[in-house]
Amino acid sequence: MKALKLLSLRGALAITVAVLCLGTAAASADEIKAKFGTSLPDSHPQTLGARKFAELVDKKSNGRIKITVYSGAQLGSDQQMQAALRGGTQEFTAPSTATLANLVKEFGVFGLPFSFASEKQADAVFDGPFGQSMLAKLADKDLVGLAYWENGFRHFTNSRRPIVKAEDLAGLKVRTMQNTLYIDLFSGLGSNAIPMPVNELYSALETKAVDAQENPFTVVQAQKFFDVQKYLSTTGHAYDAQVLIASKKFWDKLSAADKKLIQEAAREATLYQRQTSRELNAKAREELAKAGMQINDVSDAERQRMREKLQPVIAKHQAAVGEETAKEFFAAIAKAPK
Ligand code: EAX
Repeated sequence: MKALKLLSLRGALAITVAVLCLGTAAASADEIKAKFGTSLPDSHPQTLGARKFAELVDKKSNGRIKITVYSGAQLGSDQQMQAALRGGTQEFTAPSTATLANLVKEFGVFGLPFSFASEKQADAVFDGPFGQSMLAKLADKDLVGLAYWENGFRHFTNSRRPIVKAEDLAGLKVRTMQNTLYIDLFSGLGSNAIPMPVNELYSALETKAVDAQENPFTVVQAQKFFDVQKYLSTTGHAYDAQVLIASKKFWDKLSAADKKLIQEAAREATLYQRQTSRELNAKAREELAKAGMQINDVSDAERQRMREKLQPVIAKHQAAVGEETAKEFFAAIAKAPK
């Protein structure tokens, strides 16, 4: 009798396992559709990276996972898209670390001014243990951090005057990202900081609602800010990364095999995105000058003066992100090759 029971138990178990395997196979056999929203135009490396990522996922899944890219804030601002990912109504986006800092305060550490000396150093920090440990913090906010892409070193543009010395920033109405560090940074230099999403910025510059903004060359070019900004001064006050993130609600439904292929695609897309960003950035300065911008290099001495003026802001935000996080960040920078 006992043997009979054992046999029927084994039989039931075998059927359950078979159904589960079939179920998984069926799940991974189903077509998956996903939306990837970017806040910048088609020509910007953020969107170029998104399209490469979508192409790689399509190829690695044999056409089963279809990611559609919506550029230029068609799906909303960086913060609205982050909310959509958290709610599970959008699957991917790649915002600056600055706006993510509103969800995970430690991400504010990446915006501490004048921290990085080169893209090479930034790559080492973001791809190393510190950067990867930061991605893990996104899970608590229903987000999955997949990789760091490049936005680049941020420079200052305005319609009033060249920025030659720190004092030249005083009194200017400066658009900042929606992030308290950036607001304090420009207030700390005597400007009037006005936070807003990047997709509202062109019209704010055109109507002179703001005099100035700060972004890498590639954003100035892709957003055609050269039409409404006369002066570009190479402050290089921060290196900005964009984080390729997925909705955790979407991610948790994927099979292990699909997660793996998406992670592989993210890694390959990151190499392409950074290389493309650097190639376009190298050409953008000359193209912006040809488009009529008056470009001046801010001296290292003046950049150092700005950094000194910003010490109270840096101290405030080191405390805000957590002294331990700040310590680990600067230790990672010190170890990274320049
Ligand atoms: O996230 O908002 C900004 O100025 C950012 O540099 C850009 O949109 C990439």
